[in-house]
Amino acid sequence: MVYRYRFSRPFRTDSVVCLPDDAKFFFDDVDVPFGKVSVDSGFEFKLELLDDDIVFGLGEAMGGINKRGRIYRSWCQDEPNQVEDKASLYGAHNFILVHSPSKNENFALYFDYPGLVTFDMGFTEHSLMSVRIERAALDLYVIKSESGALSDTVSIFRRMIGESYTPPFWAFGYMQSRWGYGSESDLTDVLENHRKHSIPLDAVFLDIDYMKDFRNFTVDGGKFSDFERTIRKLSEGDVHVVPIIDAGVKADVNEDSVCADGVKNGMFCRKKDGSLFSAGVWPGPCHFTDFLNPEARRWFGSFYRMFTDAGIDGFWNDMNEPALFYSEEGIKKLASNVKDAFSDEKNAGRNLWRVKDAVLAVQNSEDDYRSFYHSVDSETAGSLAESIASDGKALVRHDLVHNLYGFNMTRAASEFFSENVPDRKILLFSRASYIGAHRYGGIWTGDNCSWWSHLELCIRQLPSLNMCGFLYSGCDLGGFGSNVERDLMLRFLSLGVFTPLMRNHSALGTREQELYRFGGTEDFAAIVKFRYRMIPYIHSQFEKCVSESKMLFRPLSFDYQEDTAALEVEDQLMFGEDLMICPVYRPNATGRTVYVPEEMTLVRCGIGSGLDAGSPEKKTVGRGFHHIKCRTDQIVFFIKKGRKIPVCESAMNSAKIDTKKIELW
Ligand code: MIG
Repeated sequence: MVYRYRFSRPFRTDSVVCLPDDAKFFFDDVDVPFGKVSVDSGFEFKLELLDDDIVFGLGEAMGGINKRGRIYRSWCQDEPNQVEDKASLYGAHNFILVHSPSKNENFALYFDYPGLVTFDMGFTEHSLMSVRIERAALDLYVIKSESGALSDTVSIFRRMIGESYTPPFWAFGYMQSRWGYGSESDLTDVLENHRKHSIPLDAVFLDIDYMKDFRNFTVDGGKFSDFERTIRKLSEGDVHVVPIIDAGVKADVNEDSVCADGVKNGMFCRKKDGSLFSAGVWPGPCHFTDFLNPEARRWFGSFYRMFTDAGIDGFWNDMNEPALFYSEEGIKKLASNVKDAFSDEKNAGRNLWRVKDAVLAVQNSEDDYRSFYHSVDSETAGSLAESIASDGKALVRHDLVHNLYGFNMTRAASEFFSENVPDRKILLFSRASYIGAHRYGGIWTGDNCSWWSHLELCIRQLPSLNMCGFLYSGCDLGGFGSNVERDLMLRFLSLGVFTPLMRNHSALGTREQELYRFGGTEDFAAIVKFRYRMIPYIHSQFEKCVSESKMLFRPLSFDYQEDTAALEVEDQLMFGEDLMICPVYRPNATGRTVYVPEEMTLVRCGIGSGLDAGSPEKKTVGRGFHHIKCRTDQIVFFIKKGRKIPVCESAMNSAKIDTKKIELW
């Protein structure tokens, strides 16, 4: 059952596309089931939690699979420092699923509001969840399934928000990326080294360095003598090249044709006084396409043509929270703060802290997000409209709709592809997102670090992302920031075997982490080869989850809802219809403890025995906690009782996979 509670006139986010025929609608009615709503100053939803209640959801977030005990802020945030207590990451996914084991009851809530939403999940008061929104203009959906199965509750929501994006088949292959790759020789080096070490490969990425002065939709001629030829050369070896596109357009009407065209046609966001908004990102001062305006989406999308014409069929969209390094106003304010701090020489030392905070506050500042506007039709704007302009368009201040920006950048690209390149499937994934963006592309989880805790974080993020429709996703394998070591790289890769997006990516200046940089490369190669043996299975399970609105990764409790031990497991996941995975995420470990919720088959693959070739070692294990051995050159997972999975022979890329040679494990 779906109940929609509409408060005032919400902004049309386009995240919900289809409601069941028997959905019930309520208008400005605070009598919401389960919780208490008040709409006095802003909007607040309160819910009493029992001690054993579990709150799932929130998609891309820090914290556990069970979200209790913390405060989360839904606010698309450029966050390269993902330490434990961060309240916001790149995605804003306001879906939660409350499960009361003792009442044997669950229901889900979706707060469809495009600005900041604060979720206090029993932080301030242990037994109270409260959700706060500054403007009481939203749709709150309450969802209950007839069966009471957690998976069914999620499926109802997933059907409401529309079918998830499916990438091309090759995007299930192994992909190599690094911030710094930007030239023809970078690409061919990566390809040759993978060949040399017999590591399968389907794609190589281009980061911002391929651009000329970081300008979108340019290629630096100094780094590519003939861009199209390079792309062709790689594609002859079945390797796809995936360039990055950033959100900002360099503010330079004289030299930058994209900018000049956008200014001429009114495609960029403006400030209240009508002047163009600009803020610094990689190319220096940039303008920002008004992606909420369909015409501006079409305009921005059309520039992808230079790449699709060159034979490119994959893109990643970055910096689309949007990330703003600085604005002129922000710098002026900083300069005056610094001057103040040091004007009193005696206290200058003490004021250093103030200065440090002031410097950090320049980036992604609230003041900047409040200083520009989107122009949309007035029905879309609803009660978030600040004014109606002379052309009949409503102006909406950016911060109020902030979380829709990246979503609509992804949509811009996707709509261009479906209209103009309909015969090719294009890989597309984004950093920022809102629910709805899952129909247009995948997401990666942004700038994690080469930390064991971030490997574990990814395990917890995957099921939460799946609840919100994001099926094509994964983290930067090996970690983006910091320096990875061999053990951690192998364990990241072993988790990556199961994530639809399997990409090794790292930051400029960190230890190089292409798989051939480490000793004993054959261990890495064997894990990647194992992925290729699993691709037909992973791909078919993925497609099934898309068409049936199911989750590819589930917490154990979704399959074993009555099992109280399963309820607390946060480091193992159910995968597809048949598997349970149990990644090792601790340093120097030769195994780990696994909770087995019912009798299952343990499958252990190592070199020659199931990993790169051959058949694995198998053993039936009963319900309970088991210590399972799993060395870094092995992969262990479980098959549910009575099930079999198809495994093929390994291949050097996805195009060479032979789906006729299948073994059943
Ligand atoms: O400010 O393009 O998350 O994957 O390598 C950093 C450079 C900008 C952030 C992305 C990361 C990418 C990096 N970008």
